[in-house]
This record gives sequence, structure tokens and C-alpha cells, in this order.
Amino acid sequence: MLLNKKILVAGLGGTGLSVLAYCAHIGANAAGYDAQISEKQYADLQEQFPNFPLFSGSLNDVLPDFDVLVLSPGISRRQPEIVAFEQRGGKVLGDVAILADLLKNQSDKIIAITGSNGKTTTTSLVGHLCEKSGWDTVVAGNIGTPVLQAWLERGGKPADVWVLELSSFQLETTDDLNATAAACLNVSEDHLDRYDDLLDYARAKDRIFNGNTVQILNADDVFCRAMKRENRTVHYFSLNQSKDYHFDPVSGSLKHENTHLIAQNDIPLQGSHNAANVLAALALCESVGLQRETLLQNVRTFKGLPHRVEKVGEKNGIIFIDDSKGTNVGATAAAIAGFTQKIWLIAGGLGKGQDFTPLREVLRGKAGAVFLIGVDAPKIARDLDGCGVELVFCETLPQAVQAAYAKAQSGEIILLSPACASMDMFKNYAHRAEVFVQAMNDL
Ligand code: UMA
Ligand code: ADP
Repeated sequence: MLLNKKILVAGLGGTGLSVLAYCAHIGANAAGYDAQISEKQYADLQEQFPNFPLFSGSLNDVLPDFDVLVLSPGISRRQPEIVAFEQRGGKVLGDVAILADLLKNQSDKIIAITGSNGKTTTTSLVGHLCEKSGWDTVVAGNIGTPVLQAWLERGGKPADVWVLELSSFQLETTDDLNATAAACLNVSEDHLDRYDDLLDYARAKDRIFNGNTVQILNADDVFCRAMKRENRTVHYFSLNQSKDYHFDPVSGSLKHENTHLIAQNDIPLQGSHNAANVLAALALCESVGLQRETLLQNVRTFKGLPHRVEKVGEKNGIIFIDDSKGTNVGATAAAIAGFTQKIWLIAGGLGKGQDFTPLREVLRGKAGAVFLIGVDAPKIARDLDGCGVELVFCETLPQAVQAAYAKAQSGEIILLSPACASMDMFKNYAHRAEVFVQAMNDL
């Protein structure tokens, strides 16, 4: 795929560096490009990859010299210069496509997971279940470790299973994944600064099913249902319909057809959205041949991840919940729906072009007030105006915490679930959570 080609690796973050390292490993003829390279980065890169030229500035000036462009997820394939490059016959691919090609004649299984929300939770759970079932398991992708870095760290040794979290960005450059089983958990507004509309965004996610892949689809989600392909094994999961893998509200249990799998109360992950994640994980694992008994034992031992509806403290009976990873409307709606208590919501940040009006219904009757922070606070206020919940603008997150604490009563919840990205005010969502916890401790 890459040998004897002139390859440009664009974007020198974690992904680009892993692709360059892979090219060096196989002796390919590569170069690196990033829109911005500091002097220090330049020197470090030259030391790390002495045989590879480095470019920055305009991609247009550089591209004509190359046959293959390996794109990082942060760069859209639709940039005009990249479109023109493809029209001239240039090949565009991503790191996941390179991994898929490496694995295509091997017995390694691939489990792939996408969706607007729940990817990291489900990927971690599936990884945990595969490991506990005794399989040699690699967990990689959007979750943090670039897939080729994972491959290189193993020295190219085959694995029993690769559990890959894949974003729509990564799927844009993955033409033929051919996963053993793949799931699309849900599709709700996110990243609309990069896509024309929700359908366009869903189409990128649908690419996860390219190949002869068992499809695991959310029966409650219209976009996921529409991803069903002809002549494939398909399994559905649902919180509302009693077919295939589903939640039965009468018995409070997760079921497969008529068979009881596990009581919701026996799952450490809280909230109905997590019941959906568990159903999807079970469907994926059973589709690749793992044994039900072992899976069900180990669902009980998976504790979940930080910053996803995580209780971080209690003061005078007021409960503080960190859902800093709630970076879109769908996640925040799921977080609010998971509580029966009154909520004081802290939201706002970079809105990524989302429509916040779906939160109106969720907040009504449940929230005391919404404390708005960040660059898109005015836009959120416009979308929520008149929904019957007080809207309070705050300059900083600590101010929002103080204002919420001044209003909340014992037994109620202060919930940080911003429905927005964090980079306007914080380094990342983990930093936003740190500031939240610090502000709580300072009260
Ligand atoms: N760059 C350019 N030109 C551009 C845009 C970016 O040259 O037009 C350069 C930047 O200057 C920077 C580099 O590209 O040096 C960054 O590349 P990148 O944004 O692709 O970041 P990576 O470090 O390679 O991380 C990527 C994913 N990042 C994105 O999708 C934005 C990581 O997901 C992922 O964990 C990692 O690959 C490993 O697979 C992060 C993410 O935010 C966590 N993902 C989104 C999400 O979860 O919502 C999709
Ligand atoms: P992702 O990797 O897709 O961003 P995470 O597992 O990191 O997903 O969770 C991100 C946010 O979405 C958290 O706020 C979490 O509580 C929420 N969430 C998790 N699973 C779901 C789901 N199935 N539906 C809606 N929201 C969810």
C-alpha cells in the first residue's frame, strides 16, 4: 500500500507521528507536513526522522510532489487542495486504513465502535470483556492510542482482537475496514462545523460497516437503523423494543430475545444510556465468538471511566457530578435523564454549530437553573430562552459553581455537563473537570 510510493503524512500530532514511525519501520519514502511546526518541534522531528523531509505552511504548495496523502483525523478530506489532489489521481488514506490493510490476510479479529456518544465507554468495556475472556486484546483508535502506534508497540505481532474506537473523522479516510463486527451506537448532533448536516455526518459513520462485517445497530436511532446493509448478519440493541439485545423495563433486566442476561442493578455503570452501551458491547462480543457466561460475569467488574457522569463530591448534602466529557447535546440530555433529583446544570463552551433546543424539553421541570459559560453561552441562551428554566451567565467555571451552590438544596445535584467542547477556556475536558473539582473544594 505504501512501499515504492511518495507519501506525505499530514498533521503531526499523535496520529501523524505514528504514521511516520510506521513508514520508517517499513522503509517507505515519506515526508511530514503540519500547518504549524515550531522550531523546537522541527528539531525534535528531524532528530526522530532524519530521513524524512518536513514541510509546513500551505498544503497546496507541497502536495503536487506526492502520490499518497496520509491524513490525520483533524484534517478534513474535503479541503479544496485535497479534493484536487484526489481528482489528479492522488490516493488519500488514514492510519486506520493502513492497519486494516496490514490485518487483512491475518486471523486477527477487529471489533469497531463508532457513534456520537458512548464510544469510549463501550470500547473500554469491550476491551475489558475480551481481555477477561483470555484473548490477546489491543484497544486503540480515537480512545487515545493511534492504531499504528499500538501495532508498532507490539512489534507487528498478531492479536486475537483489535478493539477500535473510530470517530467520523477517522472513518472518512477508511475505505475498507472489513471489521469482524462493528457498532454504530447512536447519531446525534456533533462536529457540524465539519459536516454539511446530520445526514452527512451519519454517512461518515456508516463507513464503519464497509466490508463483510456483522452489524450491531441501535434500533432506537433512525440514522443507525438506516445503516442496515443487504446480506449481512445484523443484531439490534434497544431500550424501547423487545427484540434482539434489549432492556426490559418490567423486570429491569437486559435480555437477549427472551433470555435474561443481567439485571440493570448488577451493572456498575449508571444510567439507561449505559444499559444501551452494555447491550451493544455484549452483541459485539458474542458476534466475534466470546462466551456469554464469562461476558456477564465481567460486565459486573467494569467500573466505568472518569468525567462521564461521575460523582466527585458532596457538600451539605448537595451532590457534585462531573460530566465534563458531555461535549454535545445528546450526552448532556442523557446525563440529565439519568437523574430523578433536581439539577443545577453548568453548560457552555465551544458549541460546534449545534442546535441546543433539544435540551429545552429535557430541562423543563427538572432543572432549577442553567449556568452558562464560554464562548457560545449567548447562542445556548437563545436556544433555551423561554423554556421555563432560569438562565444565568457566568464569566468563569468557578463562578458558575459558586452560583449553583448558592441556589442548590440538600439532595439536589450540581451537574457539569457542558454539551460543548472545552478548548475556548480549558486545555481539554479533563482540565475543565479539574477546575470544577477545585472550585467545589474551594466553596
Ligand atoms: N493540523 C494541520 N492542518 C489542519 C488541522 C490540523 O496541519 O487543518 C495539524 C495540527 O497543527 C496538529 C495536528 O494536525 O499538529 C493534529 O492532528 P489531529 O488533530 O488529527 O490530532 P492527533 O493528535 O493525531 O489525534 C487524533 C484524534 N484527534 C482528532 O480527531 C481531532 C484524537 O481524538 C485521537 O485520540 C488520536 O488521533 C488517536 O487516534 C481526539 C478527538 O478530539 C481525542 N477526537 C474527536 C472526538 O472524540 O470528538 C473526533
Ligand atoms: P465518546 O467517546 O463517544 O465521546 P464517552 O463514553 O466518552 O463517549 O461518553 C461521552 C459522554 O456521553 C459522557 O457524557 C457520557 O455520559 C455520555 N454517554 C455515554 N454513553 C452514551 C449513550 N449511549 N448515549 C448518550 N450519551 C452517552
